[in-house]
Amino acid sequence: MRVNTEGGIYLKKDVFDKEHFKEEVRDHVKKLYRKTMDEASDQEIFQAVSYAVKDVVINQWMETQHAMKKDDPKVVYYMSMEFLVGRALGNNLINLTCYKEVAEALEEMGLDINVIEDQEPDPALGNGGLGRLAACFMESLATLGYGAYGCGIRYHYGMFRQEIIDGFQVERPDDWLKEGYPFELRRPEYTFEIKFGGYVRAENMADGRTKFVHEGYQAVRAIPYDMPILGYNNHMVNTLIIWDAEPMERFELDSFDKGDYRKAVEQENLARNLVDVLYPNDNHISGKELRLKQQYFFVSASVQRAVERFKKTHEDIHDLPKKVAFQLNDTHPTVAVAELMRYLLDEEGLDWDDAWEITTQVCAYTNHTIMAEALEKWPIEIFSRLLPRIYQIVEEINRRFILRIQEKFPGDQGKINRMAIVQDGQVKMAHLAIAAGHSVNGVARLHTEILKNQELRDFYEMFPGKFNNKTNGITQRRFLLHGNQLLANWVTDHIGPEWITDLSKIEKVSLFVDDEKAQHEFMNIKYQNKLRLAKYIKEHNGIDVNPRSIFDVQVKRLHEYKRQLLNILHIMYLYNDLKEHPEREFYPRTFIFGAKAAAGYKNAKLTIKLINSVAEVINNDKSIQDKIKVVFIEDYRVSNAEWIFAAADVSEQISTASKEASGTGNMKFMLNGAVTIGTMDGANVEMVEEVGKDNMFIFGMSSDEVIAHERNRDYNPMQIFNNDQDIRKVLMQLINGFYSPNNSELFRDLYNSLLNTQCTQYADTYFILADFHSYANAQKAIEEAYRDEKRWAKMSMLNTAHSGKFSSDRTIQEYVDEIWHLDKVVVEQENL
Ligand code: NBG
Repeated sequence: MRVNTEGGIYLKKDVFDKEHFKEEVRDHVKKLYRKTMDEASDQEIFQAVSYAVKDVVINQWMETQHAMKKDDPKVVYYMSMEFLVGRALGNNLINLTCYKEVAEALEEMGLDINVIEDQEPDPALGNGGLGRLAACFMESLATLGYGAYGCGIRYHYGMFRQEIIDGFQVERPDDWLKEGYPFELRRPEYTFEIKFGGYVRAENMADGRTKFVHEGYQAVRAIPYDMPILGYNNHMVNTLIIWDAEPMERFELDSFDKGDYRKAVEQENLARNLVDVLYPNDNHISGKELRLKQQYFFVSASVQRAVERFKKTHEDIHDLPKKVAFQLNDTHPTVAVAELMRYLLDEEGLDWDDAWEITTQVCAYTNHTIMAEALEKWPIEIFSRLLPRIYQIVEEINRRFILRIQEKFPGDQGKINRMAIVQDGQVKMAHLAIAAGHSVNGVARLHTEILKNQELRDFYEMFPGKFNNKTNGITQRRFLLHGNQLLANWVTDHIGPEWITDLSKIEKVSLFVDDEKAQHEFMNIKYQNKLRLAKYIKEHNGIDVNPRSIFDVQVKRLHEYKRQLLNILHIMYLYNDLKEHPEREFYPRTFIFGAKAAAGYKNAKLTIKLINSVAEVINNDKSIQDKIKVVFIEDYRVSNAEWIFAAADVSEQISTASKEASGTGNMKFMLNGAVTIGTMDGANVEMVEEVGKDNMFIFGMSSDEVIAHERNRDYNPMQIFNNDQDIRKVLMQLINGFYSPNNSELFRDLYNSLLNTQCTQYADTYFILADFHSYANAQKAIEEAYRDEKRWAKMSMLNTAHSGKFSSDRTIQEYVDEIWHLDKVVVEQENL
């Protein structure tokens, strides 16, 4: 093996040694599989290439560790139940700045890098936006040079793989670890014991203090696997720690339980089930006991690892907030607050006030939703039975918190009822997170305002200084540099490469928006990307789509508030119109959907079936001459998302105003030059501000209007139905078998969700009918704009040019400056 001198085996002073890389790939194929290149399968070659890349990564990882030891910077632990990291190989090559070189090397070996990348499973350790945001944040932290640990769970089965059978979603297990995953490292030396159940015994100590002893519990071992998170071109490699569960060894059982066979088996089962699956709910909480166990499991392990890492090099535990920040990604890891208190009280022997002071300085909380069904509450019965000591601590936090409320708002019992942490037989996790964190942030300006003025108003009145906004962002390295290489190269050719690490620089693209040659090139790249997607659709769906048609795309989780139903009802309306007026001019459109629905979410799953049923009818109707095509892309996930964003002309961001906290797909489309049709919701509001209302198609009610209707209960969809024959016709088609000839009742529940005549004020909770015409008009305006090629090219380019704000680099810098106060790390290339 050639000895590397500067920072990596193939990257000598950042110059890639192609021949040596090829040698390494061959060598890994041989060592791993006892095969030659000719004998190896694509999967085996993927593994070998990944191990060759990992060799380089490991060196930089060690360099980073050295730098961290030397500089002792403050670091953040980003605690999240979900990290939707997506495939690592391509992204690692991009961030090592040797993607092209590796592609060439592989080509010289007769291999196609796309085929090799395609062998990697998408580690889908997340549901949707919340998990993907965590992954983008990790990448930005490394790129900006901040020390960070992601803390999560090594689910053995990630987000289910979606198959569409007869138009219905079928969930298949995602066995992503089955071939072995090259980009992880098992670290058994950092194992911790996690305890569940049992009881707490109070012991009086000689010094008058009380010691709390936890007994009769079940325990599992938490074993960390480290995944490298590479910064872009800076030799920084941070760590995503995902915890796996294993049973205790028999001899490790409490002496009291030795020989207790039943207990041993129970503990084994506990470990086996604990990290089996990711709950497939987005913006919805299942409230299952196992979920609380998962939360405490990874949080307890992460808190222990963080504190012990700190203690290795620091004497005084009071200095913890100077070196460590915990960010709680939604309420899911909020039990960290009580776990840190437990550690400080029971293991470090601190008194309550000191422990509380440290805990509040360390912890900060991000809220990601106002959807009521996503706000976590645990029945006291479950919580106290599972986590007896933690529950005692939560009760004490609650007792003291209520005293503070009384102090601040004397005599206001309503406030106490609304704000208490333990109330109505439940433990309210958001209240705990706000009471204990020094910072509470929303994820887009509108969302933060709604939190302050509506959802969390009482808390805002009590702690105005804690509330702040951090508008979400995305990493341009994955969603442009990797996902859309044609456009990335074009941008770099025109304005230089600075945008890769400073997206605000992409503004300079606006210098070219009136240049016809540039317009032509820009739109031709879009066309190439549409061809690539059309080919994917042909291969996966068997549908021919016209790459010259408008690609109108809605990809995201399926949820009623996101209103895929509005989109498909509008397509049904267009189809009716086209049938009635065949002479009317109509610019061909391809409507593309991609979405997973939570396995137990009936209306969401029915909407998928409706989309596929409508597709079936329209795509096969020769009379409309392919003017409309409807495509549902199976198993929407990070890897195919990159291609979809690159190919979109129109981005559908049509949630009921006030419901989408931010959205991040909206930003990925914008970066790739798609034009948005959207409501004034989430981050759309800030996107309009950046790109101007002439370059976005805004429609529908405002969040204030929606909130007013909700409050006054004065919205009556039946009235719209009665007075509008277009809408009536479309809705009747849901129940007259037009799209379901074998079962006219199939879509009854969707019809009812819009028009339940028994109790009008509860129908159409998401204001679909109210926004219908305004949406249809915006769609018409899009068609007109698209016909004017120059106008559209300019709009598209302006969207890319004004997406600079929406980089996760910007978001992370704000978290660093205003919440975490981290120090930068500079990784020097060392001789390892
Ligand atoms: C989601 C919101 C999105 C937001 C992401 C990331 C949850 C609970 N919330 O609007 O619905 O973009 O979080 O902040 O999944």
